[in-house]
Amino acid sequence: MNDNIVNNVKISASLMCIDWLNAEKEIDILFKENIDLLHVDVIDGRYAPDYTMGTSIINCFRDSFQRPFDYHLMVEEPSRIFDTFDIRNGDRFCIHQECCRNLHRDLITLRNIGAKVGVALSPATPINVLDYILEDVDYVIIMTVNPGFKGGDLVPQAIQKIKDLKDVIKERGLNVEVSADGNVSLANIPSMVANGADILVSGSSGMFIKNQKLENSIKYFREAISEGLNARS
Ligand code: S6P
Ligand code: MG
Repeated sequence: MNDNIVNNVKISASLMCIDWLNAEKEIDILFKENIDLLHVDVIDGRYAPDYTMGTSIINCFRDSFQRPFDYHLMVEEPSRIFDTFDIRNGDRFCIHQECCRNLHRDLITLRNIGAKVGVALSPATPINVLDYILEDVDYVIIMTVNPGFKGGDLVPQAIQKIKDLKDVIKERGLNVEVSADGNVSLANIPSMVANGADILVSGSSGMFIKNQKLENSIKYFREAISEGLNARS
């Protein structure tokens, strides 16, 4: 049985953190190990530093990982490039609140293309920017590092932010998932989960670890999730 279904916390493996020299093999392991989602970071070098990958690279993996893609665009005015993506049934597509001049319109466009829609918030952005949009999203990514690079430092107050957002979602009776993205390490997973994270983005801190078998990393990652679930009140 899929452990993630048992745990009810989804794992979204970060494509930018895989071992690119063994990309096909790693993607295959992720699929066989029942990883729920493939997290695809697109960075434009403007909203966030560095550049990652465009669709000509991303689409190479489309048929190797036959589960939903979890697109995360750290891109100014992302609607300029929506139509370059091969969005399939069940895919998730997340844009930053800070990047959109008309967030609501952009979310509707994405929903009409067939994606589950998400909004990402960088560490300094308060959750109340979502007050009048929360019912229109399927999930929110709380950035637990500053967007841009792998291996970033945790912004500790982001853990409280996960909890605060989760409380608002519960109070309003909404069906919105909360995803934690950045420095999702074995040390941080239990508190992220205990505070309400429904999805964890696994990157270089918690899953793609040099000289450690990926299968083992996945096992330890799941054990840390269980620890967090046990700590939920
Ligand atoms: C960062 C990006 C993330 C990273 C991932 C890195 O801007 O949005 O999705 O790929 O979180 O993980 P880690 O464990 O290296 O911080
Ligand atoms: Mg990301």
